[in-house]
Amino acid sequence: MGKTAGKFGVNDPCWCGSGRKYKRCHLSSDQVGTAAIGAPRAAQATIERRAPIRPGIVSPRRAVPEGIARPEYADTGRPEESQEFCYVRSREEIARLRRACRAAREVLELTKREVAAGVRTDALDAIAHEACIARGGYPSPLNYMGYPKSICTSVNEVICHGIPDSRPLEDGDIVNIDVTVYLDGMHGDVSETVLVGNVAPEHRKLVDVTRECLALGISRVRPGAPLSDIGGAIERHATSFGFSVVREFVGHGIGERFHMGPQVPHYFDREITTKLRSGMVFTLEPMINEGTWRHVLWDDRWTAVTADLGRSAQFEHTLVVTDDGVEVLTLAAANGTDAAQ
Ligand code: EYF
Ligand code: CO
Repeated sequence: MGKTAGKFGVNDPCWCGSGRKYKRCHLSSDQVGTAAIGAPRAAQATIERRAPIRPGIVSPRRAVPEGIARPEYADTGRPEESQEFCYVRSREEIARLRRACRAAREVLELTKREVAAGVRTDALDAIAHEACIARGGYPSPLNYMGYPKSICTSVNEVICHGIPDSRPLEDGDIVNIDVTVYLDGMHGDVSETVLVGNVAPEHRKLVDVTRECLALGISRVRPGAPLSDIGGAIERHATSFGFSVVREFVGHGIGERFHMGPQVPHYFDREITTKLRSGMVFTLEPMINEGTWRHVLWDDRWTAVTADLGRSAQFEHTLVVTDDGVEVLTLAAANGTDAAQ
């Protein structure tokens, strides 16, 4: 059950102390079905505020059968450091990455289908875990630096690394499902933000713009292009809608290791002089916020939430720079749904 926000004019400073106008900050996340932007002021007087996401109960760690090849951290929780930077991949390595990425996409598609109000994020984790194993893969997040689950499920104001738990999804939520699969000695990483039932138009806009941000970032990928062009394109699009770009978490190289060089910011960073080269493989995974880009970590030390509790959305692909542009390795099948089109 939500709380009552009290009286706020849309042009008044937001109750959260962000310094932004209420309409640019928490109005949309406060609205549950009734008052809308443009409604008479009186109708906006009392608005039900959706309760912030709280940690639920995390179920015991799921087992991975012995026959499944495991990444180096599966037992210890400690990934090996990767010194590689701008690593250019061989055709054979790209073929293995393609298989890991295809499996990750299939697992995401199966898991997405189960999203509905009342479904616990732990149930999504169970589905993804089994789907991963069924393809001969290891769910990469499991025990990566001690992470307790097989996927990340990040609801509403959770930016990333939300731990699947006992909280049932609610009508109007948005949830990012982030799947990484280790298969054929390579990791493939993909995520999408999914709407749960009837989502307010303002939040749908955030999700649409975030999907567009990923597509625009991908459109900048070609050999010789400055890596910083990617973040520049993403940041311009997000901020043109009044949204902000998360700075703490960035795209990254991926392959034998879950995280490798290069780092790929989703904002423009003039200090980055790297040029893209054919054969480089990395993720793009912009996290776009309604309000502030700043985050706060929960006590679990994984879950990153927006500092102002505004909503956050994310889409992610793994891609390889080709001789004439880019190949998106985690693209859905032609007849499926996908972020990049
Ligand atoms: C504050 C981790 C989490 N890192 C990345 C480790 O799929 C992923 N990105 O697209 C992804 C998923 C997980 C992950 C799950 C655990 N981690 C490291 C450092 C901080 C942190 O959370
Ligand atoms: Co991911």
